[in-house]
Amino acid sequence: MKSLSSTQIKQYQDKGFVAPIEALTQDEANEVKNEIEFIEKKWPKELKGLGRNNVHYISPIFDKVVHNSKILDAVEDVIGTNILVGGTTLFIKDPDQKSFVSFHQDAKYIGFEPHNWVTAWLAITDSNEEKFNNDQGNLLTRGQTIENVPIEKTEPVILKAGQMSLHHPRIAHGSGINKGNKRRIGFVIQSYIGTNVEQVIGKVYVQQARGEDLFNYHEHTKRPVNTMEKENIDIRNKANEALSKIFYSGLRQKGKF
Ligand SMILES: O=C(O)CCC(=O)C(=O)O
Repeated sequence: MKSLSSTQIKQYQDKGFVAPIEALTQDEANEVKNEIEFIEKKWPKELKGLGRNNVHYISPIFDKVVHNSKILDAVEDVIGTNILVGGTTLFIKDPDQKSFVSFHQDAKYIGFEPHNWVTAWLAITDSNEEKFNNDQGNLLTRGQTIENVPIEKTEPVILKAGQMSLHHPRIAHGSGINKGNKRRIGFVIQSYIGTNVEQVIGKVYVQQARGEDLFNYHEHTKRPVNTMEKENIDIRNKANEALSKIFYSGLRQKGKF
């Protein structure tokens, strides 16, 4: 194993997630937070709606995170040496918003097969225990909700800024409204996929994170050098349009993401 202990591997195998894993330093997490605030201030529409996806294509700070060797060592322990970045999503909950994420399984709507992939949820700010609640503010695209999950059998994942969890495609998970007074920011690599993984619903753009891609199922993209360069925005837009088709496949009406 490159990074995870046998206890952590067992936790992943038994429970479908492993946390906390030390990924970024406090300074590195702050650098990401500052980059979010910089983009929000300079280009207020960019990180809204569909734009919260695939920000690693338009920002070298996010790009550095998805290629971070500590993160990749842990991912390699779960899915093997040949790793692609299949996409990223920002899950931001401001204290005055009613956003939440209903219980769901990623595998149900993401379209990556076989399930040799893992999602890395990276805390950019501290993420504390919250109450679950049913409301209009679901951050998921199409309300892909598992009903009647027994809350008493769920486990909270509490992360400090810079820590991450890894979760399996079939684990049921969700999160409640932010009842604290600070912004809660999760940057989610959704997901790291083995090179043997196909996209069975639509198209996905990828970056090589580690190893070799002998399958060549997906279109590989370049990495950004500066924030918000035109060429990279075009790649991000193409990737997000393709993602939107996957999320809303089979539905007549689109939601807000
Ligand atoms: O950030 C959240 O609250 C949920 C994220 C999520 O559903 C995921 O990472 O798959």
